[in-house]
Amino acid sequence: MSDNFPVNGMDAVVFAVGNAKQAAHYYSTAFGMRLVAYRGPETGSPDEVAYVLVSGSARFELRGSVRPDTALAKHVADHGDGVIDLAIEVPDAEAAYRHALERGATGLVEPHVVEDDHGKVTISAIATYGETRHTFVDRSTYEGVYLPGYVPAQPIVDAPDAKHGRVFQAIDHCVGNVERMDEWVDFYERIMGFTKMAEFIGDDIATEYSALMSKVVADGTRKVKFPLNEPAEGKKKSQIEEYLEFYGGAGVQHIALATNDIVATVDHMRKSGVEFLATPDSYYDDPELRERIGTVRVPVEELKKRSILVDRDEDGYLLQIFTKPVVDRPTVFFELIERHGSLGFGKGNFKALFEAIEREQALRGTL
Ligand code: TYF
Ligand code: FE
Repeated sequence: MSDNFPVNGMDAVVFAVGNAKQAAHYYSTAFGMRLVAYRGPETGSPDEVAYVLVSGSARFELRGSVRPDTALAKHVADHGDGVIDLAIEVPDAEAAYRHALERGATGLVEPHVVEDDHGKVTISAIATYGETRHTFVDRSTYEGVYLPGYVPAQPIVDAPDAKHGRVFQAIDHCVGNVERMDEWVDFYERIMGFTKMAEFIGDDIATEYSALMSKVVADGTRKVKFPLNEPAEGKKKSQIEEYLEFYGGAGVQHIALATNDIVATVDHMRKSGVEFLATPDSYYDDPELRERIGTVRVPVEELKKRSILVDRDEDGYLLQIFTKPVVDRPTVFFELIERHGSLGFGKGNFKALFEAIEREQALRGTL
């Protein structure tokens, strides 16, 4: 199969935040990320600061405005803290851009080369849902710490726990909430040659309890996976509707972080003050669950203590858990996922998960 839109993987998740200095501290302490690069007024970037943090292959960039009336400040005023860019590393940022524009994408940044003493990077960008973009980055001829214009930075705190190593390893998937899912599924198929993965939430599940519909698109190698959610008429107000209202339109809903020790990850994050959705004891005490999941790496009692969910399919199993929103608005949250063969997204947990989300909505008075 020829891949007319090759990608190497996620390059970075870029957040616009109200206070990047404090956000960098949060992701360093609670998420165990390591600050590696910075740009700001001191380094020739008069209007913005940016902190670049890594954990394994995952990279976050946190941008904050230093002045009023910048596009970044307006984004934060409109949407709250949120994701402005799902940047993708590609072997050819010029070809990716041309291909996307020929197929109807909106160009935001023409392909151009940026360089410094460490080499050259080619960058381009297109628009996706809401005010979100995809920057395409070819960094194959670059050896610097992130991008030209950024200087190396020292970690903000000591590494969290030498015994367990990193808190997480990689970005597993990035989810968008949109008004019309099929339009954006079509966008990723047409513009980027992505294909639909098997797992989806159809209107059958939607009317029963989820109040959303969802389909997943991925690149040919499945390194980049983008589930897309649309609100559905359910018994209650859709959590996706709530997001769209509070975010002010379509945007990134959650980032799933891959870990190879979800128990250690949750323990570290919870100890650092991150809140997770609670799962009722009945989920674990259900004999049907024990039958469905068989034997997994972690005893069910240990999962239960932490509200970690488990799902199994024909390829294997996965462990997953969801944080509460990590920003002031009921918008952006994180998922932690430990995969053992399963390529799914936790279909067997949708009911328990959506009920947990609805309990939070009820507390907010938005259900
Ligand atoms: O990414 C997914 O598909 C899973 C399930 O609002 C999910 O994490 C789907 C929709 C949603 C929360 C989680
Ligand atoms: Fe997810």
